[in-house]
Amino acid sequence: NNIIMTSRGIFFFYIILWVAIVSPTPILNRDYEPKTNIFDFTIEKVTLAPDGFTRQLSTVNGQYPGPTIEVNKGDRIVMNINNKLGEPTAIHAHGMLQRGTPWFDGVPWMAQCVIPDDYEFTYNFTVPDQVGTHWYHAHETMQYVDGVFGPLIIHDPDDPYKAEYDEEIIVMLNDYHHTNAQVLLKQFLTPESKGEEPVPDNGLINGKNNFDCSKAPPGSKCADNAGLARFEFVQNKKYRLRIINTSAFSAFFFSIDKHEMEVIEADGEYTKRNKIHRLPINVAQRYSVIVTANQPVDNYIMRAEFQKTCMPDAAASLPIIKAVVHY
Ligand SMILES: [Cu+2]
Repeated sequence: NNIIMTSRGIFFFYIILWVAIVSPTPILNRDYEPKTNIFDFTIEKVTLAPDGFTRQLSTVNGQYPGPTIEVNKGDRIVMNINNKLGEPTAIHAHGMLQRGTPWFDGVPWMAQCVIPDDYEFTYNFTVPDQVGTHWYHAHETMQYVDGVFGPLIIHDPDDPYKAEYDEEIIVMLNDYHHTNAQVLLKQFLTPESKGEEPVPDNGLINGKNNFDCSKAPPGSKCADNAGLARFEFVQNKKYRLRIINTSAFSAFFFSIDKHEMEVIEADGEYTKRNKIHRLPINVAQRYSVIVTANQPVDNYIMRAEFQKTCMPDAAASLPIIKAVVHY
C-alpha cells in the first residue's frame, strides 16, 4: 500500500512539475484579446548609404534596419518570408522560446532547411508567455551583419512598470562594416588574420551615423554628414528606451549625457529598478531603461562607445557613436 501511495505521489509530483514548467503563464489582464499579426517580409539586396558610404546591403523590405515587429503578449506572429536575396536564407526570432513550435526557430540545419532563393516560407508562432525587447535576424551565413535584422517587441498588458514611463523608444546599436560580411568572414578564417576579428568601419544608432569620407577607399561613393539619429523628447516626460545590440562583434557602453538611466528589463525579463550612468551591452543583448527628461531644454548626446579592450589594435581609432537627444 505504501509503495502505491509513494508512486502515486511521485506521479502527481511530476504532473505538478510539468504544469509549472510547460504551461504558459496566463495573461492577467483579461481585457486583452490576443491578435494575429501578419508581417510580409521580402528579403532583398538594396543599395543604400546609412552613414553616407554607398554599398549593397541585404535588407528586409529594402529597409535598414528592418521593419519593427510589435505585438502583445499572447499574440500570434506570422512572418511571410519571400526570399529574393539570390541565395538561401532563414529568419530567427531572437529571444523567442518557440515553446511547442521548435521548427519555427529559424536556425538552418537544426530547425529547418534553408529557404532557397526565390522561395516563400511562413513562420507562425505564438508568444503566450513572453514579453519585452527582442529582435529578429537572418541566421544563414553572415546575412544579418549585411542588414537582415530588425526589432521584435512584445508589449505586456501586465507591465509592472507601465505607470513609470510615458513613451517608448527603440534604440538599435550596431557595429557597421563597409565591406560585405561574407568577404570579411573569408579573410577572418585565413591564417593571415591571426584570429583578429574584422574591425568595423563605423557604428550606427538606429541605422544612422556620420562617416569621414576621407577614410573611404578611392573610387567609393561617399557623402559626409549623412546625419545622426535624433530623438525628440518632451521636458519632464519619462521614456522607456529599448536598447538592442545587433552587432557582429562589438560590445558597447551606452549613455546619454547628463541623464541617469534606470534599468527595468534585461533580455525580456523584468529586473529590479537599477540606477546607472552607463550601460554595458554585448552582442544580441537587450535592455530597457527609463530616462527622465529632467534637464534644461537643450541638445544632449547619446553615446555608444565601443568596448575596445576586446578588439584588435586597429579599432583604437573608432569614434564614439553618437545620436542627439533634443528637448
Ligand atoms: Cu540571434
